[in-house]
Amino acid sequence: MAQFWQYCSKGHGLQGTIKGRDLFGYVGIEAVLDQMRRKTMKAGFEFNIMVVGQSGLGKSTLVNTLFKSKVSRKSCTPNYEEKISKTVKLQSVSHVIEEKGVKMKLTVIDTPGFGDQINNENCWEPIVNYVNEQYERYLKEELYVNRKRRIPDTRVHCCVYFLPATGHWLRPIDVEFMKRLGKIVSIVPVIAKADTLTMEERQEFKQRIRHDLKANGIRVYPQTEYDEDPEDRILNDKIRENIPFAVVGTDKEHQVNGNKVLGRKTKWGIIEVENMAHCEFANLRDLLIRSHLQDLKDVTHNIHYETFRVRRLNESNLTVHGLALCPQIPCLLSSDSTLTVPKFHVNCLQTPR
Ligand SMILES: Nc1nc2c(ncn2[C@@H]2O[C@H](COP(=O)(O)OP(=O)(O)OP(=O)(O)O)[C@@H](O)[C@H]2O)c(=O)[nH]1
Ligand SMILES: [Mg+2]
Repeated sequence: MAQFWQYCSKGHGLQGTIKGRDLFGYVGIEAVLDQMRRKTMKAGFEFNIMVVGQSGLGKSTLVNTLFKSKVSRKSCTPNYEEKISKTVKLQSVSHVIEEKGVKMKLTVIDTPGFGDQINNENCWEPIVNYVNEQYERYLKEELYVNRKRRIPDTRVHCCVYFLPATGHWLRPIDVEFMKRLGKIVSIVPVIAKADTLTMEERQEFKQRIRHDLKANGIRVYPQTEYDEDPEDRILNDKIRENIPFAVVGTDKEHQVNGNKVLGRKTKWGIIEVENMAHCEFANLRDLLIRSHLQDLKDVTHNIHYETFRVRRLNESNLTVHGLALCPQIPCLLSSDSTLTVPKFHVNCLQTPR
């Protein structure tokens, strides 16, 4: 040992190293970013969008536009051509998009449009039920003793709500629908078939809609109260000033200046769907898939799902049929073999990370 310290005091080896800047000056926490990046790249993302609105507003067309637009063009089968007909049931379309080694499973849930029935009362029920069923499914998975390391996430991360380009005001049916949906999911309203409005009409209509949304207490994404910092606020304010996006959809490609573009051909020209001077489809796509994807997922998990989870578990005498709960939580096994979680233990059921 004495020999060792003699060696160190002469400036050799360990002592020199410990006193040096290499070890204490550089801790290396930044490496955590690389680790997170690698892990995320391996695991990939799941992102689920739902389209909702009156029948014939172009929901299914917009789903196709999204999958054919630049964001996913690489991942689509080249001759992917599908005739769009009236949507009669809830159906999801998924594509795995891969960019620079990062994979994302993008699922769009297409819903049948409402407004065809004479009585449209409660037309929001199938949609609201679907959203809640996905939360319920996730909750059940969370409650298993041997839960999966990664719970399949079918929860709706964003609902794109289609408004008809009437140029007037929000219709009572849209107010009612969005009021209900806004409480359980992040809504992004859009003006459908915006090619039917002039630029001035679009701006006036947008202003009226924003006014109506506020007046009716409808909460649309991104909500001011979830802005994380001033930087976030500036970015989100720009989006809020621009909402609802005026979109145009198509699944047809045309030649413009030698390039293939997605567009709607009319007698007087081509409306290019991805051209920001023509419509705001690109703004919508960028918000959903580029700039706010993780935030939408966080809001879904931390706000909407959390509200559902607490409500669901707090329901008096919650009974979880056929489920085994975490051993730390004392459950009451009743005579009919159903499990009851005592109310005060409800908040200790945490989501695995
Ligand atoms: N002018 C115009 N027409 C559009 C646009 N998007 C779709 N359409 C047309 O509108 C019609 C209905 O489109 P769909 O995509 O089937 O509408 P939907 O909302 O899915 O209808 P449902 O399935 O009944 O709810 C089709 O003829 C489309 O070509 C658009 O942006 N502008
Ligand atoms: Mg449809």
